[in-house]
Amino acid sequence: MFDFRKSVVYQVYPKSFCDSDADGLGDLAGVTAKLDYLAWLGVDYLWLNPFFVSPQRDNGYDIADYRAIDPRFGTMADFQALCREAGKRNIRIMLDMVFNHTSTAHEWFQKALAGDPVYEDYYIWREGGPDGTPPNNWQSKFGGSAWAYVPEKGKWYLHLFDRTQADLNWENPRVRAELRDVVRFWMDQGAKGFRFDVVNLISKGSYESDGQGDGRRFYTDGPRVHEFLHELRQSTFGDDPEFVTVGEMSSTTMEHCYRYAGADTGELNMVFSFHHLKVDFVGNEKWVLVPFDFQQLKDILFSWQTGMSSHNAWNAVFWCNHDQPRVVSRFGDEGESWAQSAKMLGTVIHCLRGTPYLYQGEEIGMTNPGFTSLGQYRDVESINHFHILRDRGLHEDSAYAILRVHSRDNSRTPMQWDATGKAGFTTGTPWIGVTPNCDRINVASQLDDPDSILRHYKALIALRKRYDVVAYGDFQPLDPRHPSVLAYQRQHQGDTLVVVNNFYRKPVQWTCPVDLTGFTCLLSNYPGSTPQTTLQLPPYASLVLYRSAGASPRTPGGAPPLHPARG
Ligand code: TEU
Repeated sequence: MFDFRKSVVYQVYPKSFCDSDADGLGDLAGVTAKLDYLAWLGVDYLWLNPFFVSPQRDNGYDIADYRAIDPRFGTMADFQALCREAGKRNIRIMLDMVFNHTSTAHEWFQKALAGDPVYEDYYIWREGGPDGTPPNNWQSKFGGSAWAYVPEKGKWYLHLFDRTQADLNWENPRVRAELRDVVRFWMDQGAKGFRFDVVNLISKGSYESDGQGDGRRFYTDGPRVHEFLHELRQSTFGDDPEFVTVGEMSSTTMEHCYRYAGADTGELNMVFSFHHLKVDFVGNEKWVLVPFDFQQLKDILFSWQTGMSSHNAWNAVFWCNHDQPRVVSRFGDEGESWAQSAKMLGTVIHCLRGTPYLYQGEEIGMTNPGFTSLGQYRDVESINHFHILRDRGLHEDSAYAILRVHSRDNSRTPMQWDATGKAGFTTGTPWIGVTPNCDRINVASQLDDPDSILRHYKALIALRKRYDVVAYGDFQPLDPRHPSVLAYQRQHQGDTLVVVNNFYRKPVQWTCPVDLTGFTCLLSNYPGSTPQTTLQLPPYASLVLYRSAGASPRTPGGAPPLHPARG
């Protein structure tokens, strides 16, 4: 029977993936054109970021019509062709459902503005203070107050993101029925999975001012969120095992995730949480420059692995998405150890317990683009925060230095298909600049190179299919306090997997707490790696070691290597 736990999801950012009509924007036909590549890579699901009608103020997360495709991305026929062609290659399509808010250009909001009380109740309106202050001190995630004033109404509406993204009122049963119908609509068109955007913010608690923060504690994992998710699932995809659902959980807690993603809680299949991607923040503040905290990274990854596992709940595991900087620039090395570090980072994620998500370009080690002027940025969050940093008195150069590290545009540059000027993404003018290193870092040059990052990712994906221990094994950290090694063990029905990674450039000698006699090396990023209990780990070394239940600890054995472990 189909089991989503053997699957790998590939995230396509349609705007930057492949442009089939030379307008500088990627489109659905472009995704269809690349399906053979994705099938070759071995992925099972494609998650596509929103391509619905939208003013594109937040790159499609501001939806004006949930049922219509923005003509810039194509037509319904293009979508159906994509589903059909993907299906032939055993790839299923997951859509992004942005249900916390709509664009203010959505017909519902426009009717609300025009005074229709039915639609007014689709959104969240409050009176402000007598002195013209907003209803409370909550902050928008993109900077500034989370409330916008509408003079004709004399009221404020809530927008946790941009002021053109008005929060929906989930307390209203009509809103929930509308959104349920949207899910059903896309199921009928061929979607086989959904990613629900910031879905743990849909149930607002009390609208108090926050003495200690920006208000998130009043609306994060709110009072009715589990009930709402349960209701949504029961009235749509239910228990159909082919549907995969993932909730994007902003600032969530593990206790809530046991329920969101519990095997038998009837909510979602899995969750994205982001705590491991705040290890280069100061608290919740991302617009700062600090080195990442390796110990904290391990503590968070490991506690989520063991916590979710012991509660029979499932993780989505990932480094990259359209909101995150490129991982090789962030936790790896863009220089001499570029390939080794990119492979090591891929290995860390793909051997964890959970569903790996890989973001377009990660499989070839794409880097941050290194933009140097505001005119190169497109993201509303980056542009707002540049001004906020400047208003705080930061020098322009320092503000740019922060954007270069943290901007969401770092991941949104065009997919690098080949070494041509526009990276093979478009023959027109790309909507956002191409990273100059596309002449060196591209799919074409890695396809035939057996040592490439791309081949390493392909091998990682295949490991999950071939070895049950990768998909179903439990999780135990190994030597969790070591200052430079990230290692863990997975076990399933007597099979054992040991994954060892040197997270730094400095070579290290490491003694594995597990006796490695009888292990074989399934995959490594250095030639000649052999399992020895005391390992010499060169820069960013990564080894996937395996012993099958059948192999006695004293006899070398186990399954033959899947991909001649480059050693
Ligand atoms: O992101 C939610 C979210 O809170 C972040 O990851 C956000 O990018 C971060 O807080 C900024 O620092 C989701 C989408 O992934 C993102 O692209 C949208 O902009 C956002 O929701 C609003 O729909």
